[in-house]
Amino acid sequence: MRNLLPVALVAAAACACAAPGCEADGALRSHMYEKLSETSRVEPPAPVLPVPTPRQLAWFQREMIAFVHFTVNTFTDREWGEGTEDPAVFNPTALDARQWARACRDGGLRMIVLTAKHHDGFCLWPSKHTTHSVASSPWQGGKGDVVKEVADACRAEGLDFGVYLSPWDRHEPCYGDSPRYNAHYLAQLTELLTNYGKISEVWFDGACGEGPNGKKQVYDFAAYWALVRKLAPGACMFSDAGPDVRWVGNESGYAADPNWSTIDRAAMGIGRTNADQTHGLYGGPDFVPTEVDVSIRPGWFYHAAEDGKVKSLDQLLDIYYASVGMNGVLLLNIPPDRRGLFHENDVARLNEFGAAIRATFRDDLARGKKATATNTRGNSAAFAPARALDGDPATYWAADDGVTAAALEVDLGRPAAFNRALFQEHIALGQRVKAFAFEALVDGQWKELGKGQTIGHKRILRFPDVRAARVRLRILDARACPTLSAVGLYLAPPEVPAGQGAPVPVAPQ
Ligand code: FUL
Repeated sequence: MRNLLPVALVAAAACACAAPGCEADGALRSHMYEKLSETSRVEPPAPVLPVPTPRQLAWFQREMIAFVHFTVNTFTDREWGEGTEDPAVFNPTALDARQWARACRDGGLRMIVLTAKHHDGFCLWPSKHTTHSVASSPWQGGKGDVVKEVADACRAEGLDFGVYLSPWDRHEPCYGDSPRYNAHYLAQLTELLTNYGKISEVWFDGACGEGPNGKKQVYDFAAYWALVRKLAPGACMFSDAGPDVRWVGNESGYAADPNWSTIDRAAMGIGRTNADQTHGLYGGPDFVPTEVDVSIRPGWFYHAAEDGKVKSLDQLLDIYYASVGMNGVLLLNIPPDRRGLFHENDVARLNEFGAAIRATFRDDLARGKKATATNTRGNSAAFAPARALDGDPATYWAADDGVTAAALEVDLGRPAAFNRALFQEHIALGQRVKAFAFEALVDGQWKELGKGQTIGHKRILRFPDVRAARVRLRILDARACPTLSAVGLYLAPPEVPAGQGAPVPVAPQ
């Protein structure tokens, strides 16, 4: 509800980038040249602007992130607190952030973004700038710090850590006195960005209301963002329209086709969503890919009444293919219960989900197989179709400048069964593919198994089991000469549910 809000209430990654300005530019070029067949030196394609930053590439590589909503609402059974809650209600009996982090890791999630403060204003850390926090709660005798526990647990389990600090604060008395509240917000942000080690994402919700003075708060997002860049330069910032990653336009767990990672930020802005929210804007001036936020339960916060409503494995798999498999990153919310634990049902589902994804993508049947293409950049080994099948994300097949339609064919040597196809563009040089079709040679005829508009960081197609020895990806149109860093074929085993295969919303071309 971040942008529709509350009128009613009113009230670096290891960068494999050859783009100019990229830190790894020089390193990558020499690495590629070493692999060349000695004689020819063919230049990589010029980047198609805008290209991702190293921090955006690192964010893409996580693919799945956990969102954790936890505050007084957990104890009052609400979704939005009023700001008048007694901090004494916050009293988890067995809080164990290591249990959260382990469950996330087993589910394949690579970071936790924690609601350090939700709209009710209660702070999960002992902020010096308010008494409305864990310091006023009976939990750990007022000496506890949930932010620290989660940050430490993430580090111990090998996850990254990020924070959600709601600008909308229904408790803070100076909310509505815009300059004072902005200073207060910056002070709280500083605490979070300086006391808890590396912060890899900061999540900004645009919800906005009136303060006790009857005035609507005006947020100074420019100052908030500048502070994050200064104190946490590696952190990706989320809001409706970036600066680094954007809202996908729904909270149901899907991105749509096309899904361009480019938008025109000036035409969007926080609270000003438009048609580009979901589909992005072809040729847009800003690289701001989609983060797909959805809860594993109906609510963002824990409600005992929803213990039987944890999303099914089928639903989670549909969400995976419609987010990670649609050029997005999945932000999956798991709300701790009143004990301060992920509920057993959620843990079990995360386990099944992680196991299903791992079982599906364990063996790439195309890896190292023979590949040919209708066009290869400069006929150079450095950009040969085999580069898309070598498992190395830094290498890629590319076509010659001016070629915007080309096909890459894989010969498996003998027939094999598969039901998933995975494609990745070398997006460090910009997102290019506009239309594609994927086919298998079945009974001597090329049979279409799927088609779409965008590929981007990752596109995955699901289809019923097919047996074939040859497949081809036909790029029908592209913004500039296409690049592919991966073409993969997989067989999800029979025990992995097929999902309901909910059709992905498609915008007219
Ligand atoms: C929304 C908030 O209003 C919800 O409570 C939740 O935090 C969701 C992720 O963002 O805008």
